[in-house]
Amino acid sequence: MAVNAPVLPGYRHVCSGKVRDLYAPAPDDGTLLLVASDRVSAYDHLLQPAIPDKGAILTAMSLWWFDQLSDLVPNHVISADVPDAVAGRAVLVERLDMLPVECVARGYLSGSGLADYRRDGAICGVPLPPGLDDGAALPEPIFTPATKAAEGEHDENIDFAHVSGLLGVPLAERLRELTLSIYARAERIARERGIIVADTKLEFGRRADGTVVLADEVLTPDSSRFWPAESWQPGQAQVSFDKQVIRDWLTSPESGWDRASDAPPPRLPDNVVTYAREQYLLAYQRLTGTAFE
Ligand code: Q0N
Repeated sequence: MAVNAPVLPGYRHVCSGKVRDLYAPAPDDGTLLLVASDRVSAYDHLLQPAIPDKGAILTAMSLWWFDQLSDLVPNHVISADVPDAVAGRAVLVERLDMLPVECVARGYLSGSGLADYRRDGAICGVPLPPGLDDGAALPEPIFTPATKAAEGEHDENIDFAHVSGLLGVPLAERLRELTLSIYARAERIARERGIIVADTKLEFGRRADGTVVLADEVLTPDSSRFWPAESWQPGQAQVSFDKQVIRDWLTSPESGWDRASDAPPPRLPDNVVTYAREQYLLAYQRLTGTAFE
């Protein structure tokens, strides 16, 4: 993935994902700096230009969620006191031994869960009743883990037995229990504020003493499906809280882009960028009840 992670004096760049960059202080002191960029992706493509303030909005949202969840699980955040160049969009975190499983909770049918359900009548080995529509609420939220794929690949859904084989039964059970209790808390909070959290992907790590700790960024529109509650309508693809305007423009005749082609998508026009930014701000405000900044 071609990205442009900033040079940060006093840190070395460790790695970058599509939209985030990871740094380690030099010399190493057991912490890491997790930086959220303003980059945005859709249909598996990184888009140009960036969305101003996206990284800061998602960082603030993630910090707010860590606070909402702090009685359920410890988290990796040490401080939001970070270099000026990344102020507001980075957190200093504890370096953990990361567990090699994407811990996904789903309360609604969408994405790879919908595809698996239509093929198998189950997701990750969890059987579901017949007749569920695209976007339907599941009878109860389920744990649908996935293996972390290499950059550019898609994560592969796995069943609970596979997680147990990788990590042992007690740790697999702990991850399932934490993932479902975090989702239940977040889903309730968001629903009270008019946002459906259809699903969410969590990452956990362990401290040297074995404590399981919530890591990465949590419950942002990049790690979760957020749907506006007022337009939820099972039986069709749901409106995405943040990316709908981007997807609609990319697939409209105005963009001139053929999604099925190998061509990179065209540059987003200013009005689409402005609207997308507003959606991130609105999601933050709906959730937290306070204006961003
Ligand atoms: C870690 N990733 C995957 C940045 C984010 N607390 C931690 N300790 C050790 N390692 C990690 C964390 C965290 N969080 C997490 N990689 C390392 C997500 N990356 C992808 C690239 O951008």
